Amino acid sequence: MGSRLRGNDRENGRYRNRLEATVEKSFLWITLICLIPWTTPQGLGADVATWDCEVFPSEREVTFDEESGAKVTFITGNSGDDANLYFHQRSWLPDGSLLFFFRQEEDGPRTFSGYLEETGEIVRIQKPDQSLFGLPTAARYANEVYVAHDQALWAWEIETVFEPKTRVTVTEKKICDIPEEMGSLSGLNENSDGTRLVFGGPVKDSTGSLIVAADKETGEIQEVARTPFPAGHIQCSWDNPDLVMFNHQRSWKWGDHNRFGGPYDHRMWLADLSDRAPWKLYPTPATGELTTHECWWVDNQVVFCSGTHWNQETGAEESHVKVIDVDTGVARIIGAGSWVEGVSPRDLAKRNWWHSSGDPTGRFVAGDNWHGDIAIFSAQSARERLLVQNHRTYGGGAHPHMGWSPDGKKLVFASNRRGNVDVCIAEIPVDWFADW
Ligand SMILES: [Ca+2]
Repeated sequence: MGSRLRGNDRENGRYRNRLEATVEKSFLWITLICLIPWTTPQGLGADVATWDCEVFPSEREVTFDEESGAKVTFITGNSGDDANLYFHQRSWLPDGSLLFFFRQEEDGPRTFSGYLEETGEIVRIQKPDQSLFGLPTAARYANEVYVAHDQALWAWEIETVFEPKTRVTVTEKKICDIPEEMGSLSGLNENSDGTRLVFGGPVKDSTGSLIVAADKETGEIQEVARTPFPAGHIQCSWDNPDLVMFNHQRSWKWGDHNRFGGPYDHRMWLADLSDRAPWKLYPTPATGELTTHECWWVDNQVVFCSGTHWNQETGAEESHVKVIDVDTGVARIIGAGSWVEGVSPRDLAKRNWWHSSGDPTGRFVAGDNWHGDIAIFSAQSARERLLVQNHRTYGGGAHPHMGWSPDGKKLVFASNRRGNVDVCIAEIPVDWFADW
């Protein structure tokens, strides 16, 4: 129960950083090169700031999974609880050169950081005086990442050179202000053609949420949806530039289930930029059904975790990885969960799935479970293979929250194996592509 609540807190959590303590002791601090007034052609007043990032030595350690043989690289080796980006956010720059994550520095702040594939070096991306919030996400097409700070959204362009020594430069451009009525940020995503950022948050002094789309060039904001309930997990379709999915956030009593009845009868919603009111995706029957952790996938499909069996007293539950075609409304199981009455929740959780995300090439879908296992399901054969196992202890620790690299060959996930949370990259074994 507790771990679930922690997981949910992370989803909604603000990554506010405690930077003051370490500013004094850092001698290689970020150099603010310039801060010049800048105005878009459309007249949006903004500043462009450019800074060099502090670069830390590589901490990476290459291991291999005991069962699958998959290469697993621990990219952090410190004692703090590091964290990869949430599973439906984009962790890598489009060219794969840098992976974003949050690094818990030793006795210091939690900072928005990057891992350089080329050298293994770790880069503190953010400036020392910044307090980011919401969920950053890398861009789809440009070497940029989108972040929120100071009640505004920003694009950070990343430029890296390795000679004569590694130098990573961030150039910041303001996208838009966050509407005043939005109390906080509960989602940030880029649409499929890279023209807009979609974000949302609770409306102040209400129980509802507002979801909007901002034009990346002009900063102009359009309303996507206004909901009477808290909306979260805001994500843009990978195919339709106007289509957005979000969920109905409920206060968690026992997961995202409807088993206790009440008004929460549906999790996944869709909305677009037309006048159409938000509509339901995969309505949950009134008898209750687990429906959770949805993520867009290729061909206007959504993967999610869902099951119809549970034991309210023990907490045991069934959870398949399902795929739903948004255009036809047809859902199917791609990664089977399991249900046997009387099996302990711990044992049953070994064969059921809690987060799911599909690879950008459409070959595979990944599912994680409460034991820190990650299974890979083939879109072609529905064949299941266990990529990594035991990166979490049932009952506690960070969930893997795996996310895919742009080329669909690697996954980033959180591991608790070393007694604290580290960020890992697992590579799909080459022969799995030949026989998927
Ligand atoms: Ca760590």
